Amino acid sequence: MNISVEPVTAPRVATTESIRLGLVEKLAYAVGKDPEHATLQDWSVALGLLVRDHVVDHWFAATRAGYSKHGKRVYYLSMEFLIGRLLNDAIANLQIEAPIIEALGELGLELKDLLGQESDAALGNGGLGRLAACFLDSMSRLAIPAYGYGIRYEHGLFRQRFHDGWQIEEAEDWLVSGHVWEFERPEVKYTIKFGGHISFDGQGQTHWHAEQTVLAVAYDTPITGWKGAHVNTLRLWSSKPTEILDLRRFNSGDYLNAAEKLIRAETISRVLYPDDTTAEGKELRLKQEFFFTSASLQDLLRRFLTEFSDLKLLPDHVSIQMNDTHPAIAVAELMRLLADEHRLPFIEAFEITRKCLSYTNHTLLPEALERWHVGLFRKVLPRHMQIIEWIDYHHLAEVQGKGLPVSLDAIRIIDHGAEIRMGNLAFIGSKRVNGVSALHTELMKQTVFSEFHKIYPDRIVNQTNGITPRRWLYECNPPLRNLLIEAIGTEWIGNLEKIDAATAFATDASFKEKFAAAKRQNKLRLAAEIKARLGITVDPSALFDVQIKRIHEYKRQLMNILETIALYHAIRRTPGAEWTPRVKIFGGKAAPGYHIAKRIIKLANDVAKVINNDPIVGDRLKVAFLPNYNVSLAEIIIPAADLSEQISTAGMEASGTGNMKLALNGALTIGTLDGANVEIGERVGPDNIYIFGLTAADVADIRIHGYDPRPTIEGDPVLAEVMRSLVSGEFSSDDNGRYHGISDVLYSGDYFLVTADFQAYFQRQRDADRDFRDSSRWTERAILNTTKVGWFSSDRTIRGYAKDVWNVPVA
Ligand code: GPQ
Repeated sequence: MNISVEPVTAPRVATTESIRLGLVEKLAYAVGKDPEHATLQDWSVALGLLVRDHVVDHWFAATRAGYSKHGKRVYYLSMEFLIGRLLNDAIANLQIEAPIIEALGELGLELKDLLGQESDAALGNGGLGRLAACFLDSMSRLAIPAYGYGIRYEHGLFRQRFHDGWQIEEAEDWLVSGHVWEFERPEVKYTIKFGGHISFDGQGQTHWHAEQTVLAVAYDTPITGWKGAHVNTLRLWSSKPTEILDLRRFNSGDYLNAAEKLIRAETISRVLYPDDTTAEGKELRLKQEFFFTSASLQDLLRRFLTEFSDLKLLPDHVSIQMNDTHPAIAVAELMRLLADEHRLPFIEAFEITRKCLSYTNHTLLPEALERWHVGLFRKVLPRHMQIIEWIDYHHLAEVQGKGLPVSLDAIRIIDHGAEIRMGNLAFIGSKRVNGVSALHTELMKQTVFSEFHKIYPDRIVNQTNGITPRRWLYECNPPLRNLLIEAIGTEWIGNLEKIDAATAFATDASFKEKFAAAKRQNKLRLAAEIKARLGITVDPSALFDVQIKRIHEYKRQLMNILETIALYHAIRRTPGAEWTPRVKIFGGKAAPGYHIAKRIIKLANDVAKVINNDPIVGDRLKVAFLPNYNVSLAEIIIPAADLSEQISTAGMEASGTGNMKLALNGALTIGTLDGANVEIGERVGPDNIYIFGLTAADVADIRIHGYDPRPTIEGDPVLAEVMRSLVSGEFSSDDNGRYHGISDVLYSGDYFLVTADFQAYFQRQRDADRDFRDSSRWTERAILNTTKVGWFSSDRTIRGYAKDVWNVPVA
């Protein structure tokens, strides 16, 4: 369209007065309330809309710059974006907090009360989804023209509550009270097909006669980079019916069936799968994956074709990152779009595809590597089945031609004609494949992708994960942020490696005192939260020992609970000894179908009940499992932690990112040599981290030779007593048998080697007890954790992707 109105060029300026007037105006004309009748929620929406206007100014500028440069764009395809709240994030990035606080003050309001009204956007399960959110932030920070693509789930990750200590899942409803950050784009929509059959006409044209078609409709959320210098777009797809209503059926009185298509279509983006390690709910899950991948690829091709006409140029202008195998169908879908819809020869389509796509692997756990039964796959995606057969055949022939000594069985996509291995599809279709920590990438080369690595020695690269310092220090920890700014200025916020400048203050008495005071302030805030949510009173001067993450056997919350029991027994035996008061803090959700994980939650709550009510123990030990762990709760817990539990069975945690957030906020890590713990240890030094236990190599060795837990348990009186307490019903007097199953798991094989690492872990915990009593020295070590982990900024990670994977310039 030719429009003669000048676009907004300069972003508006925020003054106390502009904010105050703007707020009242938004409240009236966008929310429809006058100040007298407005609730906190209304004010929060009004503030969100006002801040959004500021964001939009910056957003337009960035989008225009992107088009005018005709450069390369990055597309980050992810089934999950675990974003959390956005209001404070936008305010912080735009640096408009001061006038907002002042304007609200004049209206008799407090910013923190309004921030608390916003729902978390919980469109992810855990680390993988939160990583995607940190990456969006960093891509904006680095002014990379990028789009995040995902699904606009109507219901995000379930809400967790405890009933009698058991996890109960409830549907989550983040959109219900108005989400101000998204813009619906009803005109941006694509048809997505499922099922049916394929026909070929005589002219070399393929036709997909679908059984079901739905529409993918775009919703855009601006992602503000540091100081608003660049704003990218997160585009989430919502599924809608192609036909609104079957009017014929409706008019004949058949109301339910008339709405059937609508329900079937909308089901696709209804709910996030609450399982982050195995792909359940098979058919719907496969449809979700194809739905958002196809919409995203259609969208990016359309955008490319508005600027260029030759599809051979696609790899020069487009880099597509597949976050895990969830979007791996992109390999076949991009080929289908290029070959079937744009009439390119197959071989050419394949070459282009392999230059555009890259794949990030996030786990070596075999049960988490996606596989689809050929029957289901053919039923849902008949054309893609054919394309995958073509790729598999073509690729095998190519490899055979090279005459390399590799196992062809290991590199086939279709395994024994029965299952499609999405990891292999993703690998074959990618320019680069990356792991998420140095150890994980090394293990990838040695295990899951060893055969591929022989054929393509340059394809696997490492990009150790990172976290955004804006959300995970600047926004969530104002006391520490202010202290750092006072000491070393503000450069670290946009360039976290500069935080090392504060290392010089680690032994400075006044800085140490202020650092300790900041930690105490954060602990008081968390203590109040624990009191409010659980009714448990904790001593803020106790050691706050934190394990927050999804509940999974390999993450070994169970080992932490067993250690808690051992400590409890010891305290009861000699209450008069010198104890370091400790608060064990847990947070995390279990997949609804993961029964052992749910029982581990119940055990933690049972143990908490006994210990917290034992007068002999008093303040020496408390246990608090905070329900419904999410991004907002993490923002309260992390700044208050003294000790960070990163105790996975070595070789099983691909990276971890909570480990980085906790260290950055001055917690010392107790952990195994797993994932990014290894690299954290290298940076903070061995005196400032508690490493213990089996290494990944030890674990691999044990797995080969077998492990009998019995002699280990019986040889350790501490552990033996803990095990007896599980079976005697010490923590389950209402049901003595409740933990026999857990005991059996530990006695019979103990796959995750809890008993094998227990003694070393227990000992390191006692070292931490001893060290915490020297509070001055502990503070120094906490400071060094903060100042030495600047490398774990996701800005550094994204620079790595930009250079090694995407080949795009950064700011
Ligand atoms: N991760 Cl495969 C998830 O959160 N969900 C998943 O489905 C898979 C991996 C995590 C992984 O366990 C952590 O070690 C990583 O730090 C994180 O992905 C991001 O890479």
